[in-house]
Amino acid sequence: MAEPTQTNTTPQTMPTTHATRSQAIVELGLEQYIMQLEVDGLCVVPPEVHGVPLSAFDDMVEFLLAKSEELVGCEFSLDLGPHAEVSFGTSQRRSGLAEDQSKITQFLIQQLCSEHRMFRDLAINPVAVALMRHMIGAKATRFSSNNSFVKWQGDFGYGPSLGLHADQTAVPLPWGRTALTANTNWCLTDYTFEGGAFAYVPGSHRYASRPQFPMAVQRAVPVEAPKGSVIVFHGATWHGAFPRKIPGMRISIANYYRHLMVTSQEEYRNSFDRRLAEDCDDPELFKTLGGFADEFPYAQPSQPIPRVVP
Ligand SMILES: O=C(O)CCC(=O)C(=O)O
Ligand SMILES: [Fe+2]
Repeated sequence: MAEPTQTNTTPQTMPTTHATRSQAIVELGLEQYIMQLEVDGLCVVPPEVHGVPLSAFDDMVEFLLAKSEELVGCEFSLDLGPHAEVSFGTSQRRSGLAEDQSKITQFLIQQLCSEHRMFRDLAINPVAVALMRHMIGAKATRFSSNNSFVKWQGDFGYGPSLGLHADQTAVPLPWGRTALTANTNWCLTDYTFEGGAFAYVPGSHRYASRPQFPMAVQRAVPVEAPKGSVIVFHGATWHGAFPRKIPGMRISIANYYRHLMVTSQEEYRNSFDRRLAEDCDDPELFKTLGGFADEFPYAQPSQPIPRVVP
């Protein structure tokens, strides 16, 4: 592996395996964020560091409100949420959400990278990708899914558990320190406690286990952050969300990444339109993270077979 170029700026406490991944971290000035990820399992990166202009978030909100209207069938606005009563009208179980469908005040808009270039550019934002690669591994990081969480007022939210979970839950224990998945939640609206902020347990990634209750709820704190911030967290970090108790909407984009040995939530390799992959800020990076040229899984024999020499 390559030697770090600026060893003198690498904190003494960083393990060698991570120090070898730090060139992008150093170049982008992200040392304080990787220290926070190390300690808390989460950090919040502001717009002046990730470089996405606030106007881009306005465009995303506009797009997602229009998409919500198209999907749900009524107008949505940031001040009011849906302008009509809405219902899921299905008994399909949705993990982490209320059994009583009438208490659910959120849904996901999925497969965002197929929807618009601005979402593809967000998924390959250099700061987000550097932090993901720091936790998961520079060569092993892939996309897992790109979803918008669309929420409005509702006292229940995820219920008394706050929906606390670790994203890499499906991977068997024991977990090591390398993240098997890691996540970015881009705040498209302000995150406040009353407004349904992200909830997490600081340092919980170091338990390297799924949440333990009721301890997890007792230790959960809100991540309050202004619109335009990106919340970055390790796949072992216990997190969920507080209910939104005030009128209006909370909109986020969860760009979720995985180690290449972990199954993807969204299917990219066989389904993703390659012309769209070419239409973004860095097509090579998008194709790498999409795993388009990965060796596995193969769909036909991939290894050479010896033949009898005539
Ligand atoms: O904001 C939320 O409701 C939770 C987000 C979450 O669990 C995730 O992005 O993995
Ligand atoms: Fe999650």
